[in-house]
Amino acid sequence: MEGALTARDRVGIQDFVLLDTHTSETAFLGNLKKRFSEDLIYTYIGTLLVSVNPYKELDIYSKKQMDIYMGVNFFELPPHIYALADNAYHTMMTEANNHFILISGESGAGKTEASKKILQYYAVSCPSTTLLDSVRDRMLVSNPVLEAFGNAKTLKNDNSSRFGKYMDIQFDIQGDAVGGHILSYLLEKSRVVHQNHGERNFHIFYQLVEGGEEDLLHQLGLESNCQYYSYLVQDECANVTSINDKNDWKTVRNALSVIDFDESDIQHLFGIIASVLHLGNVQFEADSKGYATLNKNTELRWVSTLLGINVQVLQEGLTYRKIEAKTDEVLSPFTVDHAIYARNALAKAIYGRTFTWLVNKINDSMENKEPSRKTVIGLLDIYGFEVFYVNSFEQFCINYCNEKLQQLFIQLTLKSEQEEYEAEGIGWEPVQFFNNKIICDLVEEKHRGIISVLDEECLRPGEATDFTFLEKLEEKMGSHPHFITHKLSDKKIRKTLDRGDFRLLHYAGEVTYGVVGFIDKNNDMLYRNIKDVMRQSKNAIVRECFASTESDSRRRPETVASQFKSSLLGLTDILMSKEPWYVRCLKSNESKQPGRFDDVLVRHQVKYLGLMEHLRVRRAGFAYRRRYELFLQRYKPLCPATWPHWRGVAAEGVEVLVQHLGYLPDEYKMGRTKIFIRHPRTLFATEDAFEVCKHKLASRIQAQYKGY
Ligand code: AOV
Ligand code: MG
Repeated sequence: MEGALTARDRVGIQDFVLLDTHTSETAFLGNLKKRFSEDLIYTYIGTLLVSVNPYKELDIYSKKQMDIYMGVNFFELPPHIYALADNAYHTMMTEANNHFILISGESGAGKTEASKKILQYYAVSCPSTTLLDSVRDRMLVSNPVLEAFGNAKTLKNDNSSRFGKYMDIQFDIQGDAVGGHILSYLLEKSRVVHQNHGERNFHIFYQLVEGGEEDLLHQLGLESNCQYYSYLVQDECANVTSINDKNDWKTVRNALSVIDFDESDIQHLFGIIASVLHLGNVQFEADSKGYATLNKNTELRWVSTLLGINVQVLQEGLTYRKIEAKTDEVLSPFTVDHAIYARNALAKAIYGRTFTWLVNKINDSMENKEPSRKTVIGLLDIYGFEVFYVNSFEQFCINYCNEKLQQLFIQLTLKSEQEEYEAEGIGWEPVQFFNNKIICDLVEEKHRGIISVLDEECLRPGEATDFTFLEKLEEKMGSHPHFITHKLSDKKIRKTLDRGDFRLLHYAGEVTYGVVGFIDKNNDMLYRNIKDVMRQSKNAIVRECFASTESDSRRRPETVASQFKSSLLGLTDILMSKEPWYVRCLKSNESKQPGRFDDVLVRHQVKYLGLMEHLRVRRAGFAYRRRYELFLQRYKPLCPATWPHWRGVAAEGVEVLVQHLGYLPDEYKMGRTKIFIRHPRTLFATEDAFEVCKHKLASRIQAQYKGY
């Protein structure tokens, strides 16, 4: 067995906390790079796992590997995502409390892959009774389904998550994975109707069109050619080499039957996907008065058939708006542009609501109805920080979300470390962090943040525009150190900004947002009469999706940004009540190339993720700490007084042991439950002695090792 504590030679250091040279960024990067070149993508900082995207399949995720990591002490084996998963699991079992694993990193860094590996580990490795196998299967197949509907190719990642996902995996008292529950966050539904150059719509559309069986496509009135659909060809990149839509279709289709979808659900679901494609092809023409009419309505007929809505009613819903006067209603006709806007709004609404329905349906199928006590491990996999050439409302929300998670990370790591030193009665010196709270406040502060200003503008229909929003921002945020616009900047910076831009200095870098579309996307309006039309649908899913009481309510619905803000607050509360584990994913290069390690890119991420600070906090004074029992258990053969058994209190045994080993008083401190060791070299010396001793006492030690 390879003792992690000694493995500082062959392949770099497995735990940065034990990096013997001082904690320089260069040494840190050198170690990461050295390991990466050996395909060792994982490294620890204490119990935090750093992962560098290899962009190639590694042979480290087999069942055999899972077995190796099951139940083994964290530091005994080379770092692995399974070790972290296993450690969280065993801690949950011993302490009978709830945990979560926060997976973060920028777009394309490997968060979703990491979360899938963890879920697989639990589903495959935890003890199981055959009865529960179906729940596990459902948990596993929920992934391809949600990815089909919620992921898409972006310029950063061919399989980019366009929604945030938090999944609780529930375990019963025996440690069986018995159920799951997913919370989803803000789907980027604007993608349904528009994609930037080089990007795609959600995978499911291509899967259906490319992979759908002839009969099915016939029933849905679809051509088996993506080029035919205007919602799919805007960017002319329907085919991506890394994606096999035909195969993925089969996977998704099988998965749906595993998650309790009956034939009618499936028909309705694909009826919806197809109707969105047909909607995209519905064209309007101006009549003599300039109002929108439908020139050719084959496509509309398909929408009408698939959604089970009278074609006349549907047509009226797309070309007129109902305005309520005092006593009666007036129909106001749309211009062509307005009709296109209404059509797109409908496509987005149908898709977005269906996605929510899908998440609920998956939750029903993974639900564990046993009333027995359960503990959970939550897995958080959201969209990573992203910067494109053009950034809009969606990136603003995504990057704000990342800002919040970084804030949570800072609070939790600082807090927990401080608490540990306090609880153990050991003095410590705080480490300086860049605290991104200032940016979170800039975005979300009540009455003063960007979201508040945006919401206020959204309350002035007819008067407010994206540009008045920008002016208000300039008035209110003018002097903020993390906010800048064309007007507010000096000559040099001004050249890099358009008049319709604002730039935020995020913790992870600068992002320039174009304001166009902010008001519209934040309002996310769907006219009331089209909602009423949808409620008449004979498609059960659509009916359910639009059946809420919202259209009866006169109250103004919450804006998208405000809803998102509250859901993130809710998420923070969920996470704060659990014990944290961290996976920090790093992107190795921008071109998705196997084995390439771009020093500048990785260094930047190490910086903004605060990994050096995290390391410094972990090492503040003491590089290593371990519970007395565990320390004694491992090293007791090194001292005649503690070998083979120490009969007294563990702390006293440790004291005797380290005296015997010649630790100087300055080298260690005895806390309440743990020994704290200042320098890695002290521990290395002990570990070396242990290795020697292990060989001498091979057989006896091996026997004792079991169960350790
Ligand atoms: P993300 O979740 O962090 O981005 P993904 O997990 O989707 O990123 O990873 C992007 C791609 O990198 C994957 O499709 C794989 O090709 C590759 N990759 C990542 N991790 C591994 C691994 N451990 N082994 C092999 N290949 C890997 V985003 O969802 O865009 O923020 O919104
Ligand atoms: Mg992802």
